[in-house]
Amino acid sequence: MDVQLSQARLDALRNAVDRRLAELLPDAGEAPHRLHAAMRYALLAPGKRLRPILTLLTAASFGVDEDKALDPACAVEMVHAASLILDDLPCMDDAETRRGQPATHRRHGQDIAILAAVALLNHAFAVIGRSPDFEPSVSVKMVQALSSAVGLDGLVAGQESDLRRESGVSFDALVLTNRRKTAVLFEAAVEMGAHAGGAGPVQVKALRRFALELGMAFQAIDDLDDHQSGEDEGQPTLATLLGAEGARTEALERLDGAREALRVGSGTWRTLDASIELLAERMMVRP
Ligand code: GRG
Repeated sequence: MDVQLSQARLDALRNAVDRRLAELLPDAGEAPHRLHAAMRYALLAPGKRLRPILTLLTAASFGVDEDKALDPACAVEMVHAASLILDDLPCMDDAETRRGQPATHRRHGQDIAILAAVALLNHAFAVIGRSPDFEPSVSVKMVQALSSAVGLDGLVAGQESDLRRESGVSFDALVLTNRRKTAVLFEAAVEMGAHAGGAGPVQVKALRRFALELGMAFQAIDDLDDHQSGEDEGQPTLATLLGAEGARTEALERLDGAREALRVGSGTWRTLDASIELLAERMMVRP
């Protein structure tokens, strides 16, 4: 892939992801209709597709065709969409809207929303498992990366600590929560792209560190955004703990950390390096 990565190129990748996501889901006209409609509603709503784009860019940096890496990339987005449905439920964040439309439970009811989240989560692993493009040993590595991002050291654990919303949370505790609720999925996305390209353990480790730093920068930017729009009152976030300037500094330092992690590639990951600035711009834009 060309080092001259541009926003237009990222748009083309996002469009490719959107097209494949639509193909990978059952048609809303097929039974069970309500479930399929809710899955499509949540998954196909306009999102930035940052995580699947990272899978595609990482795979491309190993010379893997975009088409080949699309299914694992879409699997990451399915897990992300499932987490957003669950996060929005009244018993969690109780959100009214998501991606510019009523939250899934508000449009389809809580019962169907929960089922749609479980179905999307499950479908993600089915999509990886049935892809004919990868050796079973590679698919297993991808499944391991994605499932560990969901579980006890991932999204579920991060959400549990986020729900507690204790006052007086330490910086270290907040960093752990942010890693689990946000950065782990970035790490899994990049690791899956690396496995698609046949990366070895040293490369996987460096690329995971790149993704961790990028994910943490993303959360710092998200916290800053919520702070500036007054949506974080009473919540422990980087911006309420460190102030707006502190959260901004944290984001910039994390972006530097992402660049630093790529040095292991001795110049072969220039496209990923070029993506940092462009993705940072996207992170600040709500789709
Ligand atoms: C079982 C998958 C599963 C999850 C259960 C509910 C839960 C545990 C986790 C929720 C974690 C969560 C919602 C973290 C927030 C991450 C975040 C900042 C999301 C926003 O991401 P963007 O801005 O959204 O990339 P778009 O809409 O652009 O995709």
